[in-house]
Amino acid sequence: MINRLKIVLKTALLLNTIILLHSCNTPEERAGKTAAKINPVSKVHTVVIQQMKFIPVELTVNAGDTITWINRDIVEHNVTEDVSKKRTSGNLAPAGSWKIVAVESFNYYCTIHPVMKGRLSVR
Ligand SMILES: [Cu+2]
Repeated sequence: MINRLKIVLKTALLLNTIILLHSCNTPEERAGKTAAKINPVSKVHTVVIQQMKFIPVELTVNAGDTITWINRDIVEHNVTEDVSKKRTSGNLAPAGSWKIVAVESFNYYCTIHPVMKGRLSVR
């Protein structure tokens, strides 16, 4: 009778161990790991507009990253895609900012001060 009880207890313990080992890698955890590989966490980048310059002048980012231009000058500026003007921030007042999600590379400039040029490179 006691031997039978020992066998039942040992079996229960073994089953418990197996269940615990399996719970260390749940389907949710596996799915999370897979999703992280497909969609790496996107980064946030900042281009400061200061003393009539875009800093940095050229910024390289991954597609899906977010870029914010912040006007730290005391005059208005804008960020406008060179030639096509397809993308533009519109005029940014001092302390104003403009945010986009990177899709493709483009050169840009400030239409108020055309000497101000920059480039966003998306890899
Ligand atoms: Cu400007």
